[in-house]
Amino acid sequence: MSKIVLISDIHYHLFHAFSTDGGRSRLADISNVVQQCFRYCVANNIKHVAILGDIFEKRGIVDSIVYNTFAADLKLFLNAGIEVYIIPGNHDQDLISNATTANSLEPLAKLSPNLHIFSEPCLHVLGGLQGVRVQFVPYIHDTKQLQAILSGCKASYAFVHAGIAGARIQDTDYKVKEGLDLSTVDDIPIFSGHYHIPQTIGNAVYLGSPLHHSFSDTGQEKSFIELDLITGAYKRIPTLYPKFIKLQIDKIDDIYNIDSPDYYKLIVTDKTLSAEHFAHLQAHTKSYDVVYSLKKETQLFTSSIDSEFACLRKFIENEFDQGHLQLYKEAKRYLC
Ligand SMILES: [Mn+2]
Repeated sequence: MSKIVLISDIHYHLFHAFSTDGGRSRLADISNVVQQCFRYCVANNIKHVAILGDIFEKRGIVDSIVYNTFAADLKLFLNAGIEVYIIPGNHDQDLISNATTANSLEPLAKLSPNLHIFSEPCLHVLGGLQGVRVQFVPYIHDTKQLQAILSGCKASYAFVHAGIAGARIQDTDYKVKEGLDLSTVDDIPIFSGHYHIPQTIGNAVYLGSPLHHSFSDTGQEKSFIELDLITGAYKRIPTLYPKFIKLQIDKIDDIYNIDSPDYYKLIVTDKTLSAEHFAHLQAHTKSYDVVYSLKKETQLFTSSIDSEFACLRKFIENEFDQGHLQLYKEAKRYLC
């Protein structure tokens, strides 16, 4: 009973990329992952779940189908007697005021006595877990304010949605310099939402998003976390979701090696795909996009197959003052 499941950066949304039904299929991908989390809690008799911000993707306005999907998933946990703790992330907050209290989660607050929405920083003793005090902090624009809350807060843990200095935000070695300086706050375990790459910085753990949302997630393994609040031990529980996979195809028949229900971006440097290649992709991926690149190294210019030549022509016309028709003809000849 001392366990809690942590999940963050779910970003419920009607993402249009790779969806032919106005984003509903992508919304279903997201909901599926949350339902995996729910089934894990039930199977392991876990009675506490914390969602560490960015429940929604869109700030300010949330589509009703998106809102209802989240509410239905949330009710799964609440109806099973699971206590749910939520802190709003920056995506859940009002865009204009940056106020922590104006967020899209407030209307859900009265849904159940099991639901705790922390629109303001709050030191909370978790029910049934005597002595386990968690400092919940929603996204706060002002880092100094966050720093003050996490200094001398007398909590066992901090659950936050924050930018932390030293975090990686893209798949390079670059680390952000701005954000919370961990050396200035209490030396307690911090679990955070916000940045989507799962990672650890000192005593802070970024959960990361629980599924791939775009090609910026390519190559990352996503999960939610199970934390033992008494011992402090935690483990990542991998999730299942369609992956965003980027592949460069230098030999055209390598297309036939592709076989998984994922979203593919194929950068084709060899020659154009045949009808058979397309048929294979149709049957052996969840969805795909093909980009033809004229140069292997620099990708001088690219075009999507959907509007291949229209895009290419527009690009060339916009980018080159003179001789663009000749360049377009050469490019078209190369692509064909
Ligand atoms: Mn996020």
